[in-house]
Amino acid sequence: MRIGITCYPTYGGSGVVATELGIELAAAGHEVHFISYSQPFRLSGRDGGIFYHEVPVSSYPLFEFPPYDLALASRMAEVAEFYELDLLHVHYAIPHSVSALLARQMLAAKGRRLPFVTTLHGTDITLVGLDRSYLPITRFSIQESDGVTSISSYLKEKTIADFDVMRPIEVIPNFVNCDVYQPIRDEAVRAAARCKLAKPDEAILMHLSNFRPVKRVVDVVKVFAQVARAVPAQLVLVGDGPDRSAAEWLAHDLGIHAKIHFLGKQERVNELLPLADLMLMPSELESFGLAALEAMACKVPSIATRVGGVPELIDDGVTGLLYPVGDVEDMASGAIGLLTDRTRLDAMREEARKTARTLFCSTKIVPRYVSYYESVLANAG
Ligand code: GMT
Repeated sequence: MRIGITCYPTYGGSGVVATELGIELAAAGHEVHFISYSQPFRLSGRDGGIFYHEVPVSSYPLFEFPPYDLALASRMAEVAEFYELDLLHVHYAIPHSVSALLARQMLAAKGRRLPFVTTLHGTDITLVGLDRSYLPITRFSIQESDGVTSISSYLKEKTIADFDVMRPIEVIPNFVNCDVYQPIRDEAVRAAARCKLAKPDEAILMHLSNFRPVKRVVDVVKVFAQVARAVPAQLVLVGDGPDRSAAEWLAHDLGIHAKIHFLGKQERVNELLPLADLMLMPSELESFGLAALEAMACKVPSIATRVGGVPELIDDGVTGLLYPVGDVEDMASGAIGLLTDRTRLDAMREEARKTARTLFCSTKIVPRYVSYYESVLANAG
């Protein structure tokens, strides 16, 4: 198949899923064309069967807001025509789904068919899409898509409830490549890599996100402060974003900054995650929680919040521990309990990897997208 993929190319879960999907589809022999305003950040260097088309957005003194959605629609239609795409797959409804709808109409006027699939990821439904200025157009573009998928059952139900969407929505959970994301099996190699971040007797706690308020990075620091009082530990924060400075201030105020590593945005998180003992994901909301899945594949269980689609990923007490949002005390004692009970932690580490492999491995999930594309192509007019 020739598939066009549009996503936000910046640091965020939907862009990561779209990019990894494109890489997996290309590896399976499909031709994949990314269409976006810049190259998705995880795409560099892995390009067999993958093409990238930049969307130029011209400015003009009259435009206070250059219309990216129109430029995107034009480019989608061009790329679809020039490269004979079979379908478009857009990730994050706003505005990608609306642009795809326009591109489909532009090609229909030329007698060409361009069905499109919209994948709902999270804040396109739970936050931004609910804004009155976006809700009617978001609902319309979801309703008009040739196929709609959602990354968790939670998000599907939320879309039906809040957007009154009548059309079927297929749940296809997020996935991880279990060969790229895997534990370091040689203990000596793992110990040598951990040396750069912690002393041999220290635990490593990790957090990976775009540091938006919804991630509650300040809670990460608060939880760590309590853990570090009870067990020797270091905290590694991967990513960057609006709440980084608040987290840095708190680390200094609490006098624990020497034990916290702010690594900023990292491309090869698969090399960092296996170094951790625990992942901290105290988010206000997660429709899925991709960072926790990537950690699980590396044998790292999470201390997380019981929100959104997280319970569909993490089995509380088996592959991680779940708590109410903001319950810093209990998250810290849960982490301390695991770090001081190696047998329990090791059992959880095994279960985490097993769940990632059996339920969320790319080898299991990506074929579901391919079958879904086939059904959309069979049904689209
Ligand atoms: O929160 C983010 O990291 C960004 C956001 C996005 O759409 O880029 O992430 C959402 O999609 C991810 C991939 O499907 C999910 O793993 C996240 O749970 C979801 N974020 C929220 O629901 C807040």
